[in-house]
Amino acid sequence: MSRGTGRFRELWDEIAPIGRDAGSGGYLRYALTAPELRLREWFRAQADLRGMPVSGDGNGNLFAWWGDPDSGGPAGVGAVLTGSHFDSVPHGGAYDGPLGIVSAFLAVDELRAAGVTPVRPVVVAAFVEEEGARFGVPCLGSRLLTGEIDADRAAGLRDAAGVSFAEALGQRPAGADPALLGRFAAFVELHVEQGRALVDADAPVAVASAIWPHGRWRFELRGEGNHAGTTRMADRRDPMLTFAFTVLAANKEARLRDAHATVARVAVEPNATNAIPSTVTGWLDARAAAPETLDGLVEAVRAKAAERARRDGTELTVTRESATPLVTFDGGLADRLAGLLAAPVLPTGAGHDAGVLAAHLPTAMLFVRNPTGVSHSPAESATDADCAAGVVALARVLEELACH
Ligand code: HGY
Ligand code: MN
Ligand code: MN
Repeated sequence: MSRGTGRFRELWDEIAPIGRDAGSGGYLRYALTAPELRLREWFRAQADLRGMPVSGDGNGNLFAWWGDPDSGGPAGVGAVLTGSHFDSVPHGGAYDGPLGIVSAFLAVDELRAAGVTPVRPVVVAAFVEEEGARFGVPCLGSRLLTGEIDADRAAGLRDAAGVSFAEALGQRPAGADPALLGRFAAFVELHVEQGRALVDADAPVAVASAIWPHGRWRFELRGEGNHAGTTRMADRRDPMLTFAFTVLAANKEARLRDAHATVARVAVEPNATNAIPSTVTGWLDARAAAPETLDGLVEAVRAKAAERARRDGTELTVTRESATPLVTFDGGLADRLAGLLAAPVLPTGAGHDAGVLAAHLPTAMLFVRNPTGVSHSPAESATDADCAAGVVALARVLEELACH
């Protein structure tokens, strides 16, 4: 085992057990819940070990600084930001998010061991609620920092137990922080690949070119709750029928457009075996390579659902809960890093905090090979050797950006 692989495994083993479900092997690391709070404490301890002061932004995001936190910004020397998120989807994989944070601390170690002294601060970030698995809006922390979501809307977002984001955070989120954002000259996020392109390319690391436009839409269907045994079929206004048709329509319309549509979350009231539902709420996750394709997909699904609702005598309300436009990463930066690393350049259909920050500062992503290509599942994987290669690549990128 190489020294780098050993160092990776040593640090990785410190967090691997945190939030892991013994039954599924997946992770239950919802934002600001006990497992994620433990990971945030681990983050602070790692920063302390490295003499990196940790600052917050009042939104739940953490920033560990190698260099003077007060430098940077328009008057000073811009800091180079790296990092990712700790939170997971339910029973998610080990690497989605935490790999970017562990790799960032190890990249700092690599640079220090090589005697590198950056002229810009290097900052390791842990963004809160990237998955939106608890409060429903993905990249909540980076959207707050950049002002892409209103702080009052964020404060009022509630989890399944009715706890608001503000209550979980312990304060009303501070919202946009242009002064802090202005201290950063660039952001580089390392992330496990959520696909198999690097397996096919036989390469351990890639640079990202773009993120597909994508979003989440809530389909609320209201009908008439009634008795399953005494209500004639002809007399029913059953929202479950409209919902089932909508799911099949989403599948068909996505296939027709070579796009991606998923309905994986549903809430039924009263959710009883012997009661026709009064309401069924489903969430559509839709993504496509081009904005107009995505718009066409969502409109087609909405129209099909509305047509079926008329037949079923149900009422449909569609609400967009979040949207991320097409993200094209800074082409000059991507090409520069791909040349530096001799790495392939890949688009992705997965959203990231880098996708939010890309609209505000030069931003790049590095992907680390995932042999299964599976993500948002316990089957997500990465080898220690490839993760160590990712650390070396990130260290080279940080040196390239922070030493000039
Ligand atoms: O959903 C996504 O694309 C990301 O993993 N949050
Ligand atoms: Mn994810
Ligand atoms: Mn992620």
